[in-house]
Amino acid sequence: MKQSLTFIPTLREVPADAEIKSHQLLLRAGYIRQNTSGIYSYLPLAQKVLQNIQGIVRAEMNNAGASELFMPAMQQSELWQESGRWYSYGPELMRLKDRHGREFALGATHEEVITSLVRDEVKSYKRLPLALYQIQTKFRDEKRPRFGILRGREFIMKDAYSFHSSFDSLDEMYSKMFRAYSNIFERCGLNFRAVIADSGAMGGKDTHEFMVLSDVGEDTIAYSDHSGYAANIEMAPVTAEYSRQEEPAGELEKKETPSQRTIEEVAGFLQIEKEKCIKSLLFKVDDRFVLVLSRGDHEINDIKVKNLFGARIVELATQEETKQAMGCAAGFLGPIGVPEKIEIAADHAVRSIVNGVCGANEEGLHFINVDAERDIKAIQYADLRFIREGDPSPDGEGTIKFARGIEVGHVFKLGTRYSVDMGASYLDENGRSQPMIMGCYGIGVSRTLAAIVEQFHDEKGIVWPQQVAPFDLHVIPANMKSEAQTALAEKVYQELGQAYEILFDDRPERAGVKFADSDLIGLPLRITAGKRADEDMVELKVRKTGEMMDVHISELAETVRRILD
Ligand code: 9G3
Repeated sequence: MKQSLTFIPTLREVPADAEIKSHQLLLRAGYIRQNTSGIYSYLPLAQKVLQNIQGIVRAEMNNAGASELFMPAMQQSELWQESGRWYSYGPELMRLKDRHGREFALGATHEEVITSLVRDEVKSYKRLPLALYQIQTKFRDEKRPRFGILRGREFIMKDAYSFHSSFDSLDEMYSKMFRAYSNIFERCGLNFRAVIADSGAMGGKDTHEFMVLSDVGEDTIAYSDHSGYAANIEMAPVTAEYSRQEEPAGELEKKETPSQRTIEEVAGFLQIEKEKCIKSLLFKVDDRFVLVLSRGDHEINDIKVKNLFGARIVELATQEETKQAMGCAAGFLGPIGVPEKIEIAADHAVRSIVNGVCGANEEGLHFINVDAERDIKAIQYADLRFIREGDPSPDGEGTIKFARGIEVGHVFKLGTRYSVDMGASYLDENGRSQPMIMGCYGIGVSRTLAAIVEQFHDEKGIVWPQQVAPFDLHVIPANMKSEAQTALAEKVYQELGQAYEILFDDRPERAGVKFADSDLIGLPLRITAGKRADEDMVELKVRKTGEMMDVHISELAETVRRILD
């Protein structure tokens, strides 16, 4: 491709509102342009990378036995009403009306559509298992789109769905997809981890997220320093044991703690360590209030609270709700003397507290000498805290460390969550009607492109892994006015053009500009026809290592093959 013909608007300066490297570089190197918040155009170079990533995804999906189809982005609201998600999703689900006033969702995902498609066509167990996938633009009206195409409101997803007549069959497909995902991210050159995740609103039990390790990742991964264990911090179980503090339990007593609200303030004021404080937060769990306790130095994990109660909504009560339900403001809440209707749940660590401190449910007052076993009634203990670095790894091997990750894939065992609601059933071998058992498997294709740039760049620009690079070679005549250089460059272009994808920089720009753009765009190999063109010598530059070498054109094909293959 001649560069003067294509569309690669490189920028010198770093766009102000681009905070992370991938966002900055994709803008500067002319790969993307923002249309409006969270909505981007993929320019020719990005389109080529997307095609390459999708090629890898398709190869692995097909190899896993899935068939590619293409579903509509406009989804009639009736389908989402059948699954109930028309009501459970808020402003994130883009909705629109057609000319007849009928309501539609813009596809944020396709469980409803695929389930309605399969239920109408598949009636017998003989037609299962069935695995289908598509690669399509998804619409999710994110509250805070940011980081360029890492978190956009329109993005490209590969979403696959599988249908089974047994959980064994689902497990088999899940393993196939798990391996396919590992292959995909390996072939993209990424450093990733498959982490145990929380299935969230999707229901079902097993689920894994594929995380690309990166400091700009929004997710925190808890991983063992001694084994392959890795989990999203949201659901990483805490297996730490706590022993009851060996000391004589003092008499429960109220203490004046004027305007001492936070754990730090109370611990400082009463000269007591945080491990002896009981943090009490009032949560709204679906339609009821629950007082949740943790040790003062731990953080309550709201996902674990949600899973404990099997709730759909878990959020902190507002100040007014707290005052109304507990009779005092947050900061003085405690598990002693709690109104009947309010349930109490505590993390295991609270149980071993002796001579501890908690709010007295009265403004300006705290209890001291709290003995959890003795003083806290009607309480259920569970694993409700976030795991911390240094905690024992749940698999019993080593201790936990944290890393940040970008979620690029997510696989779920859905079970019958959609097939029951939407009547997707089949007749089993005994002629009995059974709900289909489903799995679903997503990859953020456009997010993967950005994640690759996050992992593969240097101070000069992008450094594409060869498997996904938009072109294999960048051929550059240093000076377009030199007959020798342009002729030699053309010769390289013709000769290597059969075996490789070549971007030929035929722009009438200074050599320095061309080289800077070449480093920015990030193709794996640069071939320059420069000063030694009249000796039929070209200069090779390996983008990844910066290695330079002069090569005679007669050895060029062999040298390129050796470097690239
Ligand atoms: C929505 C909106 C946002 C959403 C969803 C639905 C996330 C939603 C979860 C999934 C599950 C799997 C198939 C491919 C793999 C992931 N955000 N999820 O369902 F309406 Cl606005 O998408 N779907």
